Amino acid sequence: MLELARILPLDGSVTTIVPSRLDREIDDLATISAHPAPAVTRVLFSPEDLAARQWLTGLAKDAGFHVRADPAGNLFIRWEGSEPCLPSIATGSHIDAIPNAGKYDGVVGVLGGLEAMRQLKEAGHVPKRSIELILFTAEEPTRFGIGCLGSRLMAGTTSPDEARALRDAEGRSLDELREAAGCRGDLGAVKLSTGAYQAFIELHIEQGPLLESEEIDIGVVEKIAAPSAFRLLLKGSGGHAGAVLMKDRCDAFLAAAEIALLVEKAALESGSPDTVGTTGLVEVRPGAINSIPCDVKMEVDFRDTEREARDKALARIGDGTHAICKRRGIEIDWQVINQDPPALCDPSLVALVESKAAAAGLSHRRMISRAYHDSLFMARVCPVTMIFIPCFKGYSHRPDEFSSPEAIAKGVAVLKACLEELSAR
Ligand code: HGY
Ligand code: MN
Ligand code: MN
Repeated sequence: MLELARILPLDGSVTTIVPSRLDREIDDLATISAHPAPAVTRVLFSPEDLAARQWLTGLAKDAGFHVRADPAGNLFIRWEGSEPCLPSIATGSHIDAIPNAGKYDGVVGVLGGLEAMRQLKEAGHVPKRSIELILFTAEEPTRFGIGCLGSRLMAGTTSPDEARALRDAEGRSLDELREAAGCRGDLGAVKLSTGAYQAFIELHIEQGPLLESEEIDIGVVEKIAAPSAFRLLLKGSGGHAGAVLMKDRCDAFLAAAEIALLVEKAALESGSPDTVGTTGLVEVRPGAINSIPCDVKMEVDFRDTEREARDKALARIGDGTHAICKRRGIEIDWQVINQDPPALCDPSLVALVESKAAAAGLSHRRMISRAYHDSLFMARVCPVTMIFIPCFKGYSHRPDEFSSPEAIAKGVAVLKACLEELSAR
């Protein structure tokens, strides 16, 4: 029984909008979560992630598409074209979600991509080039501390050995978790050759306020910002909170606090308005109120659209961090998690998205993606661009993340038109 969404306009008349197939599927997927609605939590290879993958596989097979997984758990939902030897056209995104996230980040690109393929099939389109919808493994860094693990392995920017060395918070390895998830085969087989795809277009919510504030339907991404992340392990001397005088302390948390403020200062004073720095994770040991923090693990996310501005600010943080730790008598282990260049999108794909948006009578503008996406790494395999749609106040990575059915439908329509044209060439 379809639950009918009722919108009561100001004049009191009742307008009943029947949720689309896609709206319902977005709502259904959101229920597969480790946390209750409206939050969504779906960490790589968690029971929720495996259940969501199985659910999606069922949808894809019901639509008559073929589904396969690579050894890293990237899923490929394939619509075979009449000339299957030609490089395919690809779209896709992710369905893993950080703790306490929303239900649209990544999901719009996966379910919206499936919807675009189904609509083309139902309209009788016969693709010359095959079309593949890719569900990327671990776009979010939650499980192993690094984002885009699946697309990094596909692009070869992370080697199988580097991936095998990763451990989650419980000390489990990628091999252990992927095998438990039924992903067989050597990780070396994940890497794609350059040109494996003719093009890759990712549909995604903007995760920023620009499109909504300018009342623009479609964002066409020209560049994806340069993300970096590092982990600091700080070791002090600990001790009794009552017995050790302040002058005798080496408090690891206070060093971390100074460093976190330095991260903020370096971002604010970088000279670039696009530099952003976040200390998103801090663990304090032993974690007792009457024990001076002895060991701190902190993880910092630091980005800019320009690599040079980012790296200059990072160097300032590095120098300052070592000075803080020297002054406070703290041992430090600085571990780079990732330090990636930005990606430029393909101008001909950017122009194609613009032309399809215009043909659909939709307003559109070129823009930069401040969030990273699997497109950042697919850009090393083939030409890419992204289609952004507005989201409520730019909110993302929070339960009140929202994009309207109308906005999503516009994004799907543009993606569908692009897939139709590209798969016919
Ligand atoms: O953090 C990011 O930019 C992405 O949403 N995972
Ligand atoms: Mn995200
Ligand atoms: Mn995302």
